[in-house]
Amino acid sequence: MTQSNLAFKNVSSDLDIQLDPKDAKLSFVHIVVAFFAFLLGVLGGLLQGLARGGIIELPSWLTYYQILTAHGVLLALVFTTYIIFGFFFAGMSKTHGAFSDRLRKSGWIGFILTTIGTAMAATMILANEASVLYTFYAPLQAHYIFYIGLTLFIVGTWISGVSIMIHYFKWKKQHRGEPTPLFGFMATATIILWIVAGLGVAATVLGQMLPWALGMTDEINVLLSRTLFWYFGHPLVYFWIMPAYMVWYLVVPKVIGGRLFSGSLARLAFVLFLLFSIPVGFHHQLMEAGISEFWKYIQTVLTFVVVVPSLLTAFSIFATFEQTGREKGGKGVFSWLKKLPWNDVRFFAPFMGMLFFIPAGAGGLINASFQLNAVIHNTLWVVGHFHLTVGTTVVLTFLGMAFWLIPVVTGRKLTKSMNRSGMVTTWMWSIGMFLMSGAMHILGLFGAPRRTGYTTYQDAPQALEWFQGIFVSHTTVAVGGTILTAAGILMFYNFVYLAWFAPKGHTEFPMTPPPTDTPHTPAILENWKLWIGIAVVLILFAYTIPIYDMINNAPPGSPGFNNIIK
Ligand code: HAS
Ligand code: CU
Repeated sequence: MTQSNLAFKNVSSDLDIQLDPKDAKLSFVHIVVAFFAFLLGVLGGLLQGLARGGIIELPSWLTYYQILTAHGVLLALVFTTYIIFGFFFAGMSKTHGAFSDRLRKSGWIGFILTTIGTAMAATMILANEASVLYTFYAPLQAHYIFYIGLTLFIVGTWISGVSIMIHYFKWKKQHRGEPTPLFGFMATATIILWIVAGLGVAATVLGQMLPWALGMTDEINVLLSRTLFWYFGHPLVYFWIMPAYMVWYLVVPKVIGGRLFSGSLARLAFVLFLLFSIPVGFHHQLMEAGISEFWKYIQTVLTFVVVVPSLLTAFSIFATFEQTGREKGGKGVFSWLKKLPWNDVRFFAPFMGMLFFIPAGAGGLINASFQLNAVIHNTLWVVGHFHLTVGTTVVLTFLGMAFWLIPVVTGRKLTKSMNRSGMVTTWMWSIGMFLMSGAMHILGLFGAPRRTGYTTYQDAPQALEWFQGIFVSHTTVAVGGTILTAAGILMFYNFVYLAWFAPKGHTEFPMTPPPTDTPHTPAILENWKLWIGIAVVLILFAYTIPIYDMINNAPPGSPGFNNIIK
């Protein structure tokens, strides 16, 4: 045995710990909420696609913007957050040992608070008192209960997040001098990002929106609230993608029978995400007046820096694939690809997510380029972009994960027929999204706006064209959306089967063994104080002067608009 293999054996011994049943239960309740939100969100998407394309007319008691808000909130915020925490609780228990009773209890408290918050916000959306879309931009104003719900949601996730972090740091303390398990390292980076980013949304919700919705203030500084929102909103998209990357780095290598290419590179990517995901929110506000071009420029440069860790990820994962394919006897430039397990949904679903992320990421670079942003901003292109990124890359990765995570936490078997059903779901999701997102991108280039219900703009010729193309019209969007809904319903069936009906038995929790370079991981990568310190400096640099300006030279405030969209 070589030296590095010996060292690797020492580090890996902790991986044999079984998942504690109490931790499995905490993970499971998160997954259950996630999939109910998923089903409702997907059904909302269908109605919206059909209504927007002029194919159906909504009844008078249901508005387009109400459904749009429910769809965005349920899928982008609720589904993602719950499945991420379900994954984190299970993965931490697997890689760092069972949670202590105290920490598990605080995990439950976090879950309950988050769920109360979700229920409050959802009730207000259903009552048409919060049709403010998932970005809840001022001056659209929601009922104050919606904002209280949002606050509880965020605070609940912080409590859960801190429980996970304490579990990680306890391990670190007990194993001084050893590199921490990659799972905990990556989960901790994601949670720190989430907490620091959440400060922005907490500031605008508690400091601006709640007093305004309660009538304590008449007007709101819209520019400031949007800026605080995007201070949170961009890291939010990394809060979604980082756990998906964790599946790619830690789960997929094991599923394909290989090993992660490099642990140090993976850690470096996550540190870079922590440093550069936050001071970049202005790339969502490039077309906005009131922010000087200098600060937009600075944040655009930082945006291009935060692309680097995604490129490192692309390299790492591709290298893992090639290494594994060749170890299994694959030859030639690309024929090793044949050695990958194409019929295994645990690999295939995340793989399709990766494939979609190539054009999705390229679209992101286009968005971040100032002049090109002027072409696509506020058009359907952006909606196409985020249905590829979060709606395909992240969702397909999480759906693929569900096929092993659910049976692991319920003590059941991933059966062959479920695997087949998962393959069908993945294909349907991919085809539906290809049609829908493709059409959205092109419609956006033709000028079709986002955030609008069905309209032909008084039969303006340009607007009528958006309804006429065979592959690029609102009809294509609706057709893609219908296929997606069918995929979503099938996925819900998969979830119900795996959660309650699959035969009892053992399912593997696929976790890659520590990469061979683990003993040589540079210690500095574990220096959290340093990284948090640099992240704070970058945030202060990118935001202090613009925010100071927004407050001191505030634009006229705006009253709330809360009934124009009813
Ligand atoms: Fe974005 C708007 C820029 C990534 C989500 N984005 C949005 C919105 C959402 C969103 C939700 O600069 C809309 C918000 C709203 O409602 O207004 N985005 C970027 C950039 C990136 C990016 C530069 N976005 C994401 C991710 C998201 C997401 C990730 C969710 C998960 N985005 C923007 C901008 C806007 C925007 C502007 C505002 C637009 C406007 O005007 O409103 C980058 O991080 C992307 C980097 C990624 C890559 C791809 C790397 C490829 C990989 C796959 C490897 C494949 C393998 C398989 C290994 C460069 C990692 C290979 C195997 C084979 C066999 C081939
Ligand atoms: Cu962004």
